[in-house]
Amino acid sequence: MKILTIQDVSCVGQCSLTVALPIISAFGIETCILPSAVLSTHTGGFTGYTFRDLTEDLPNIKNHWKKENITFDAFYTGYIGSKKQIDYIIDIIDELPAEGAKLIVDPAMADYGKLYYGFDNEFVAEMRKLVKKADYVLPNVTESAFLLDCEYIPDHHSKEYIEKLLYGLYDLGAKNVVIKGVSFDDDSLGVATFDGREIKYFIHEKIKKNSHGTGDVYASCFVGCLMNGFDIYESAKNSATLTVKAIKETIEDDSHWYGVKFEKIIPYIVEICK
Ligand code: PXL
Repeated sequence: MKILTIQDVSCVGQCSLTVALPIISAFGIETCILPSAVLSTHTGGFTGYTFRDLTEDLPNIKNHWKKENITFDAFYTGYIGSKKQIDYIIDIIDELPAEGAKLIVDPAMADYGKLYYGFDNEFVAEMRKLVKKADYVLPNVTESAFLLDCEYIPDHHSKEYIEKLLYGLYDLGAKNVVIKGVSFDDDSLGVATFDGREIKYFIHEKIKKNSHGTGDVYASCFVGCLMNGFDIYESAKNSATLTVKAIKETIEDDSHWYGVKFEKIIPYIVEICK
């Protein structure tokens, strides 16, 4: 079994491919990569970073893989380098699937009510095209609100609000939905899952520190769990537990503000797969 993950290389910063490749590999899954861009660092807190857009490499890479008869059992998309890449990525998913291949989309483009630097509403519209095709979509509450063009509520969510987002994303075309960052009160945080039949919540303690890259740790663990045969709820729950562990490993170290020490959770991942 092998998967393809498409997201950027942030050379320093512990996010995207530098997180996905080791984590999914630790789950015992061959992880092929397609970098959407190469940045010196991620864009969340560093200034003056470099950005090499690899958009025009995507079709050439796909054509080579096609010639080599390379196919993938799953595709996992994260941070995408440009709007134009979405159509190229759709071509890759349409042309290189193994039988029964799954598409997992993390629409990594926004948090805390705001789009990341460099993204706009036209990008959101393109991202909807990918979400429509997704077997699993893994947005946070901000991304859900942008995708559905509806009100963003930062916390103290009602079940009504979260369920509106779950149904909205399902109606958009995603077959399974996992919303991250659900918070009903000051002390807890969690995820909500919907497989088209049943809504479930996994709520855990809230760690009162904002951390970069936790969405990527979460999504990579989710992909690893799913490909190991866990169902949507178990995958969502295990991934939340692992992400909280990674945050706890980091929280005391103020110099480590740019990411989380996901390396420390690798032994737990290996244990889960036994
Ligand atoms: O973790 C999401 C992410 C991925 N890639 C880049 C980013 C961010 C979040 O800021 O800047 C380049």
